[in-house]
Amino acid sequence: MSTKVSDHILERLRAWGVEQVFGYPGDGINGLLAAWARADDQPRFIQSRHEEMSAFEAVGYAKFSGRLGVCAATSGPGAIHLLNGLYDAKLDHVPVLAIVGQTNRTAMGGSYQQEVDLHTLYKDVASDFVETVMVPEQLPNVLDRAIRTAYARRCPTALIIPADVQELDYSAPTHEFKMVPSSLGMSDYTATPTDDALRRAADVLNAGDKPAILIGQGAAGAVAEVREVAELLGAGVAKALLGKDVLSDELPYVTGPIGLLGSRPSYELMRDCDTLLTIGSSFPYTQFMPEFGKARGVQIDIDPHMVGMRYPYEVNLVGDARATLRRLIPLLDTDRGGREWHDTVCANVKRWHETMERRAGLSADPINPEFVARALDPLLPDNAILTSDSGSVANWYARHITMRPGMRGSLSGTLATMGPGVPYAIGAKFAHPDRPVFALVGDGAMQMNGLAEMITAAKYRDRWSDPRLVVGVWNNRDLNQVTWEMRAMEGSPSFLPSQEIPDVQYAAFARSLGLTGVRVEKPEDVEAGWRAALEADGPAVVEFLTDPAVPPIPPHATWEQMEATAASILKGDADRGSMIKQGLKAKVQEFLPGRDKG
Ligand SMILES: Cc1ncc(C[n+]2csc(CCOP(=O)(O)OP(=O)(O)O)c2C)c(N)n1
Ligand SMILES: [Mg+2]
Repeated sequence: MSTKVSDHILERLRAWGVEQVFGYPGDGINGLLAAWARADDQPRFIQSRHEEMSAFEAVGYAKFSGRLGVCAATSGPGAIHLLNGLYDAKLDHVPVLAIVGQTNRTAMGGSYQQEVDLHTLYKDVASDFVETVMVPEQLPNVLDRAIRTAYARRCPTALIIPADVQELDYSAPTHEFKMVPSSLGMSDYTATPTDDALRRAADVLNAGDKPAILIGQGAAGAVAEVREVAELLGAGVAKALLGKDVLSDELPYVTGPIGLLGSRPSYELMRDCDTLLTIGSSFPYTQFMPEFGKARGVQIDIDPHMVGMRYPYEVNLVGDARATLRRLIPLLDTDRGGREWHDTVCANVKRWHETMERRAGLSADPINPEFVARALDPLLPDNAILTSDSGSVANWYARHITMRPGMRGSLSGTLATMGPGVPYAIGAKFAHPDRPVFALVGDGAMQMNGLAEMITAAKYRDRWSDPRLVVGVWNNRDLNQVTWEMRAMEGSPSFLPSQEIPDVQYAAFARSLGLTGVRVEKPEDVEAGWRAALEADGPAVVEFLTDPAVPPIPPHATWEQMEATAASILKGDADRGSMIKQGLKAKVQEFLPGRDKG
């Protein structure tokens, strides 16, 4: 039997160690699907409900495995559906390969059915590498390059393969002119800055009295080194959302999340520091970083295209976080003076945790959304993987979930798209079938993507040795994050036609799929709800009827505002109804973003 192009592609994916492809069928990839059948489903074809979910699953898989995520879709509509997930990969710097079909070469340019100019469409999202395979001899080179580029640049890449090309007999490139042979694999490598640059960085860091460190996902391989530097300098460490799982929240000097979803101690750390060391983060919100001129800055980033932005750093070190820190550490002064700054940071962190606990403990109608996250926190196993969707739930994920060593967590950090919570969790289950996975999702995101993708979870449940895939839904009947943004920034009342969403029976839907489903309507049942989902023998949906009137307080609200305003809203006074319905401008703006910083 001859080897067709499509057979060769699957063979090459296997050679690269690809174990599964997240995809959805269509006649643009029928040739590939036939090859899959011939290859006994190796790599395994994982079928979603929608191509955007396939892309999110590939992103989730890549984020949690550290390996390439691969997704596949048909030409035209399938390729278009992939886009949002691929942009999520692009913006969060995740290696993902998209393989998409195209109409036959004879029809190209003919306004043919489902013909979309995919090369142009993908030129932005897969700007580092997109190629259309026109003859078999382009392979394996273009596939190898797509994979190498995705890894090297941490980005999505794409291969477009016309349907008729998939069916051609494969013939390898030869030794001749204009042939491009290729080989497998590439070694690991470690980038480090020059000695001179490291010396200058150390001089800046040694000169400061009040150091702050900001870490992102780029610091993930440097946990011990980040700790050592923080402890040497007596620094507080704030974490951008994608770096939430890098360092344990149990360390007394870890101030937790930063930004609008961040913590008061992170806000104060940045406000009051005189030195900033940023490691592996492109956290975009300059207004939450030190005032210009107040702090001297050093940045470490592996990507020379990403250094020097966001803050006027004095030294921009290009290098791998771990290798760079290891060479920086011997240059740091060990005989540093007082611990006053360190003690202040730690005291703020302690106060923050206590404040958060009190806020979560306030009663609401019917359930305080912060309490739902707080109740989950102590139940999380040490090897838990968490995903969060975009929405107010991301605030509760950021603030109430205590990351401990070994735990993992992620969300759509930069695109901040709604909808990846459940598909990321499915991708995580394929990356780590032996670990429990928790998706924290708003009801809007659940209606957008999560519900349908529970069908995928049900379909593949038997593949996962640890049965736990817990989807928690904050059912507040509202697109709450945006409702609060409108109130805070526009001062406008909630616009019900755009903000209110139907009360859907999420748990009942899960049960209709043969999964566990629990609906929690009272605060006293919250913990039991989580426990029931944790004890289920497969994927579970546990929904909580939460109060949309609990505002995501910004980190620059004063300590008093944080407690007092929440209490006054929640105690059910006359203001409450009007605030929820009309969003009384003065009342709400008193403690939401945009007010002067406390
Ligand atoms: C694809 C997409 N559409 C719209 C938005 C804007 N947006 C951000 S959060 C949000 C509301 C999310 O609602 P829900 O999932 O119910 O969570 P909640 O904020 O109510 O907790 C919206 C509409 C977005 N980020 N992504
Ligand atoms: Mg909602």
